[in-house]
Amino acid sequence: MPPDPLPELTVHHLNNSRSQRVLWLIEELDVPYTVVHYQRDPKTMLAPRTLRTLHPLGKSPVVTIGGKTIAETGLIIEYLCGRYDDGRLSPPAEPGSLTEERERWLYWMHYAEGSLMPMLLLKLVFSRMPRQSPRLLRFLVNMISKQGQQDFIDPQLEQHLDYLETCLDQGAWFGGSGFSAADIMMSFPLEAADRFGLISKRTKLSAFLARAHQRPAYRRALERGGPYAMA
Ligand SMILES: N[C@@H](CCC(=O)N[C@@H](CS)C(=O)NCC(=O)O)C(=O)O
Repeated sequence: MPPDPLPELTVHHLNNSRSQRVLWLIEELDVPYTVVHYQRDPKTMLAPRTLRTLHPLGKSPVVTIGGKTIAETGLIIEYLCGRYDDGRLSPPAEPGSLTEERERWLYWMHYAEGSLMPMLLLKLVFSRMPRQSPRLLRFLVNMISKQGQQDFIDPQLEQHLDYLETCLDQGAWFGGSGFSAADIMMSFPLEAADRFGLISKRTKLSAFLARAHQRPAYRRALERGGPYAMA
């Protein structure tokens, strides 16, 4: 009997976005896939409304696989690893128990979007506020934006990034002794932090990003995804 054909896998990819990580993961897994491209509105940076036909929030990434539609990067990555990974990119899930290796891997899988990204999003919103406010209010908005960043966002980000720098003391990658999908999850917030100039003074995080960007699958994902301002 011929083997079952692989279900068709499609990535709904928004330019300069988190979905770049999904392309990278699939390249690492070496699974065939199709990319449907969406472009952000250059003014608002929002995704086109057509993405809402796939999921009510209209965010990217979304993948469709064998008639199923899945949103949320972490879920997509966990699902694709469960389905296609042979143990290179994710420690096995043991029913009824949580091994130390799996716990560490899951920690970074969740931390990336749950703890680090919200701080970076706050930084992005606060730093854009003055430019996007009416001219008359700009001076005031600028003051509020600066104060918010200074009092809360910047110290929080420093604390996170200092912590992450020490986490790489024991090894080159976050999820364990070798490269894993947890490093793919961590790449996007660290690339975003780099855009704010927060990475270059941290040698281990800088080296992490350089190593990630040199991976052949990362480079192939860039070719599939099109221009990516974060790398
Ligand atoms: N936590 C979600 C976040 C999804 C998300 O906000 N995606 C952004 C791209 S980085 C987006 O679609 N932005 C366009 C918009 O909000 O219209 C995930 O990781 O999938």
